[in-house]
Amino acid sequence: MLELRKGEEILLTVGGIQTLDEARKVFSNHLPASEQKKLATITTSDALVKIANSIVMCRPEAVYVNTGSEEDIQWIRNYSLQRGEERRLAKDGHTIHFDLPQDQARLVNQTFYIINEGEKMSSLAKSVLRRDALDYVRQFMPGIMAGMTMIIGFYSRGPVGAEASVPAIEISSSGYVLHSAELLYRNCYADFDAEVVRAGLFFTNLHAQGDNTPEDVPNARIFMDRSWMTTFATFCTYAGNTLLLKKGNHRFSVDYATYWKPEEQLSEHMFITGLTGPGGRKTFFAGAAPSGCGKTTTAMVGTDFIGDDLAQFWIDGAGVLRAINPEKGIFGIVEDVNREGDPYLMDCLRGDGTEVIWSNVLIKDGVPYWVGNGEKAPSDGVNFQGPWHQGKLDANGKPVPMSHKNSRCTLLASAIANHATELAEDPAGVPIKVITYSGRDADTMPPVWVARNADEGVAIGASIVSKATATEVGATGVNRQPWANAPFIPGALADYMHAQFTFFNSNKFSAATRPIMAGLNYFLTHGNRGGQGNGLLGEKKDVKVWLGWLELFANGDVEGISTPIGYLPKYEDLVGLFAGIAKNYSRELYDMQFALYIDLIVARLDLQRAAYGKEVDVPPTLYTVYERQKSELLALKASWGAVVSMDKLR
Ligand code: SPV
Ligand code: MN
Repeated sequence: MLELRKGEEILLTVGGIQTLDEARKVFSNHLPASEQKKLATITTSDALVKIANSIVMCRPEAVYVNTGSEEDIQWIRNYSLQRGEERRLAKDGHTIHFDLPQDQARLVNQTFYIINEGEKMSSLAKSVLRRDALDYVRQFMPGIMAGMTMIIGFYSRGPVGAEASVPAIEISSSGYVLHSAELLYRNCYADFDAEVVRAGLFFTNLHAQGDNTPEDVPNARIFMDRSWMTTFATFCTYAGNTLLLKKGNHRFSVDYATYWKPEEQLSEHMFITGLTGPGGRKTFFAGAAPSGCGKTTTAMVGTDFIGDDLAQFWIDGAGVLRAINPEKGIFGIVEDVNREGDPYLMDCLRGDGTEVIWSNVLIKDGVPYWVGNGEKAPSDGVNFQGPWHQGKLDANGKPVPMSHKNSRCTLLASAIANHATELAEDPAGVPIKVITYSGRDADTMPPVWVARNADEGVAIGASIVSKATATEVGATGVNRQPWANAPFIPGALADYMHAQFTFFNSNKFSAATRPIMAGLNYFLTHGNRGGQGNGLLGEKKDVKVWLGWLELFANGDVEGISTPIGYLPKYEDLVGLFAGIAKNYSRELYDMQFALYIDLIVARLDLQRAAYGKEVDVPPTLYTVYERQKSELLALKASWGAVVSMDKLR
């Protein structure tokens, strides 16, 4: 069990402010009357003490309190422009922000959980002992905001008042970070104190970019203090490292759900989207995918898009699984975003009327360009590494792409045409019927399959594997990506898995409300499935079909073919769905996509078994599922050979 408020609180230790009275003195000494007045509205004394300690420690030249008013947001936009953190682009409301070339993605090797002596951690995470983190903060953070303004904002991770929403503070010397926070999170300045009382907790985030030079980046740290639910980020600007309202607080939410809300809440790296089915019914999905694997695209395929990155779940009094998006905006990868695959997003990016912060794309004459946009590329411009021209090589002789693979766009989700803004803002959340898990899997699992029961569903999540993507600095190879949430699971994986089994097997669900759990895989290649070459077997737009089939299955309109890995679609049920996207779906393609490649699946099960065998206290149910699936698969192989097509099983 993780203990809260355990060990020295670093901010207090370094700042030295212990009481509300002392905090108030700091405010009257350091803040102009206007900002004192704004802060006077906040009454949560722990929050005020943390803010005062941040001021004392970081020693900013000025402090600005962001109430979320249009005037304050405009002040933040201007501050970011004045400091050169963002530059205006040709289109109204568009700006460009560049992160240093060394800081283009999450700095996984510089990201640590602060732990107390003896605490159990995820085997996939890095940790730092409390006293070492304290040493770092003492060495690098005093005076780190000299000559800069500290901006303080109050946000809600979710609609105010929702069961699983948690309020949080973002403190940063970066205008870009606060500007991003305003687009991505709900400002809850007016509701902050009430929300702290309702939720019983709040998160604190402190970021300082310092001089933001390449020489400083090796000293960059992203620290998450699990016991005090406080993050520290230094010497970097990439939002995944600095706007810790996002993944820093997601990690705390995972802890919170796992250790304090078992069978009550889950906190997942999932999109949320709704699909309109026959008769106009709406079916809501939540789906996990590792970073950079098409999660945003999948989410936007829905008719009622809610969120593209994070989801907070609970089971309501009627036994219905509900979800909210802790965010209200999108920090989306732009590579391969184009008219064909992402029409609504393209309307925002190329049309008028949407505020967009671009990062790390190519700028030419004030216009952003990126790889895979389906447009004619300019021959030169300025991008994340400085001046760029077609054919430019880096110091190692490798081509420099026009835009960084992890270049992004930040905008309000409500700007997207199919965003269901009213539903997304409803504190009641949306009712989730389908949970999906996916990764970049070139050869093993079919495009879609449905678990036969909750245990097998949890095992699908536990067994995601994926090719590395550009969202983490230095990541390569094919990795295990449990629930696509592993980078954000602080505690032991076994604890998290236990919470998953408990949640999805909960008796609070009825047969009618228990969600179905499915696997999705868009990344099979011809060469790996009996054809030729590395080309993908499917297209981006096929996502609509896989979700469409799940929509029908979840509502009992179609049946699946029962296989050892779960229910697979029947060919004839897919043909109609493909017709809906104006595509002819051949039996031959179906066989390539859905035949069971038994040796590959068994090897995958063995790999997972071996890997989890190294963790302590993994729930035995996982192994029971793996063993049952393996023996059923081997029995099939004995009858039909190593590649079993679906016509054998129906
Ligand atoms: C991801 O990489 O999963 C993201 C962006 O959603 S980041 O904020 O870097 O985590
Ligand atoms: Mn993400």
